[in-house]
Amino acid sequence: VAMASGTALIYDEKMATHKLLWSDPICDIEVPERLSSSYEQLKSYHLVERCVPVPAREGSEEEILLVHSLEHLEVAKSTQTMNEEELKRVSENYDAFFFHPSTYHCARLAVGATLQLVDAVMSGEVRNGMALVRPPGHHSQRNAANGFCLFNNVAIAAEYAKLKYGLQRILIVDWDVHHGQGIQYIFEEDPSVLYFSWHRYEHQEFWPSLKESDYDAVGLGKGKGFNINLPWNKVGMGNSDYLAAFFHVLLPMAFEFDPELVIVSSGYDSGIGDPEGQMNATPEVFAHLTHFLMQLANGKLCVILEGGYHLKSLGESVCMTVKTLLGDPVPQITGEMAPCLSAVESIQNVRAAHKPYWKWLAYEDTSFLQNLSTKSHLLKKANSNTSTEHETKITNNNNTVKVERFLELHMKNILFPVPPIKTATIGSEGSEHFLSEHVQLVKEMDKTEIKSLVSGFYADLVEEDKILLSLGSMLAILDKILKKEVCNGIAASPTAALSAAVALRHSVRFGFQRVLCVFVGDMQITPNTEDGKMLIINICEKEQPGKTSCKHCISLNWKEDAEGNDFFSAVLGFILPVAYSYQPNLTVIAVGPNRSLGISGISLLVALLQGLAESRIVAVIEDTEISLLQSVAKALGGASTPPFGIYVPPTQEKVKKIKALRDQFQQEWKMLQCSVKDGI
Ligand code: Q9C
Ligand code: ZN
Repeated sequence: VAMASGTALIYDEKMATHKLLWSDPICDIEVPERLSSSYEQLKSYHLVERCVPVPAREGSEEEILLVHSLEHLEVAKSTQTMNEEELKRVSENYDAFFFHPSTYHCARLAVGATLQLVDAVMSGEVRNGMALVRPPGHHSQRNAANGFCLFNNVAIAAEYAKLKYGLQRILIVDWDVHHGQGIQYIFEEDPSVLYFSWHRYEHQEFWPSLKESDYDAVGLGKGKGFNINLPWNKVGMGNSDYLAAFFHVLLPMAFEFDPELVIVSSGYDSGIGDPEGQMNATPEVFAHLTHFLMQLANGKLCVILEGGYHLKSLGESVCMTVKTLLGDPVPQITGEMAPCLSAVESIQNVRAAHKPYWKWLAYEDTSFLQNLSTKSHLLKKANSNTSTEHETKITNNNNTVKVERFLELHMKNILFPVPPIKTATIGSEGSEHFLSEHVQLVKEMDKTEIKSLVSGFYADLVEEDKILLSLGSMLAILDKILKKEVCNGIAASPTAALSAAVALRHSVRFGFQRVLCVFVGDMQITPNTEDGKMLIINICEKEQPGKTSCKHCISLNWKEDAEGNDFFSAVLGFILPVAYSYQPNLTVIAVGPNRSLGISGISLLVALLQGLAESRIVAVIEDTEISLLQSVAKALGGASTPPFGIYVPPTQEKVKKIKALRDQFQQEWKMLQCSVKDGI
C-alpha cells in the first residue's frame, strides 16, 4: 500500500462573517481577521499552493447531535433570524459567547470543515492537514456555548471518526492556552479518546477557573487515566517548558496509547504576544510539536484551529504548523533550553497523578509525593518567593506592537530556504528502493580530495588507501549537507565508527559549533570531545570497561527487548532531552557493529532527531545492513515511524538506568528535569 501523501488545507471565508455586533471587552478579541489574516500569511509563504485544497461543508444536524443536545442545537438554530437585541439576550445566557445572525451557519461550517479533514485523512486522500475554522470549539459543552465556542468541532470529529471508521483509539492534543473543559466533559468516561490539555491555570485563578482543570482530574470510571491535564501555574511559559511537557508527559503516554488518529485542538493563544495566554513560546515551537505528533498514528494528523488572538503571532504559528505538516525541515528552536521550576513542578504532579494508569510510569519513584491532595494552592504559598523564573525571557510583553516588531525580526532568522532535494545518497545496492524525487544521487569523493580533507586531523589515515576510500561516500554526502544543497543524507560504510569520527571532525573544522553524534553499536574510535563542539551518545549493549561518561561523551547501555519496542522511554526520557539541551547544528547518526537496537528503534531515533539542527542529519550505516539502510532512508524522507506492535514497558532495571542518567546529567542538560526533588 502506498503511503498517503499531501497536506489538506480547509478554509472558507464565510466563517469570517461571524462577528461581535456590540461592545464587549471579553469577547472583542475573537475577530474575523484571525481567519483571513492567517490565510493571507499562508499565502505569503507560498504554503497555500503546496496544500491540497479541500472544501468545507456544513456539518449535519445528526453530526452535531453526536455530542450536543437537541435543545442546544435548537437554540443555536433559532438565532439565525434574531435582531441584535435578541441576539445579545441569548448570548448573555453563556459565559463569554456572542451570537451574530450568521453564527449558526458558520458554526455548522466549522463542524463540517473539521469532518471533511477527518475524511480526507482517514480515506488516505491526504496524509494530514489543517482546518482554519471559526467559531472555535473546545469550550463548548453538550448543552452550552462557552468561551467563544458554539459546537465542539474536535469532539464531534472524534465521535464521528469512531463511528464512521470504527476507530478504537483517538488522541486529542489541546495546545490552546485555555483548558478545553468541553472536551474533557464529553470524553471523561471514554477510554477510547485520550485527551491531553495544557493550560494557563495559576492555581485556579485563570479562566475558566475550574477545580477539574487541575492535574488530578484523570478521567472517570472506565476513562480513568485517559484525561491528562497539565496546568501552568505561572505565565511566561516558553519553548523549553512546552518541549519538556511533550518529552516527559504527553509523548510517552501517546506512544503507549498508540492512537489510530491524532486530532489537535490547535489554539495559538499559547504563543508569544497573545493577550490571553501571556506566554512566551515562539512560532517555531509549533513546528516541533507538530513534528512530534506526526510520528504517531502512521502520520494521520488533523489540526483544527481553536484560539489565538495576536494576529501576527497567530499567523506565523499557523504557518509553522502547516510547513511542518508539508514535511519541510524543522527550524531550530530558540531560547535557553531549560524548563522553569514551576513547569517542572506541574510536570512532576501530572506524572505522579497518572502513575497508576500507565505502564511506562509504573516504576517511577513518586514516594516523595506523600499525598496527591497536596494541591496547587498549598504549593503556591511555598513557591511564592521563587522569583528567578523566566528572567532571561521576554516577560509580560503585552505590548502588541513590540511583539510584532520582535516577530518580524525573529522570523527572518527562522525561515530558511527549503532545499528542493531532501536526501542525498550514493547510488549503491539497495538504494533503488528509496529513490524518489526527494532523493539526490551523489558521486563518491575521490581519493585526492579525501586525502586533503582528512590530512588536517587524521594524518595517519592518509597512508591507508582502503580506509581512506571507505570514507568517500560519507564525505560526499556530508559536503552536500554542509553546503545546504540537501537537508540530510545516508551513506553506507564498512567503517562506521571511523566515518562518524571523520564526519564530526570535518563538520567542526567547517565551522559548526555543536555537532551531535548518536552512535549505535560498538564504537572503536572516540574523538576527543573536550572542547564541547561535539556531543556523543553511544548506545551499546555492554558497559565499556574503563570508560566513564562525561558531559560530552555519554554511554547509554541499552539492549532493546525481544519485541523491539521498549526504546521509547530511553529516547523520550533521555536522548531527546539531552539533544534539545545541546542544540546541535548537525546530527550524525551512526550504526556500527553489534548494534543493540532493532530497525524500528533506530528509525524512531532518526525520525525524532529530525527536530534538531534544522533537520540536518547524516546517517552512516555499516554497509552490510541493506534493510536498515532502507528504513533509515525512509525515515529521512519523512515517512512516519512504522507501527511498533504491542507495547512493552521498560523493565524496572531500565527505568532505574534512565533515572540514574537523568540524575547524573540534569544539571548540565536541563531538559532532562522532570521532577523538582532531584537536584534543581
Ligand atoms: N472573565 C478560546 O481560546 N475569557 N477561547 C473569559 C471571563 C474567555 C477563549 C474571561 C476566553 C475564551 C477558544
Ligand atoms: Zn484559548
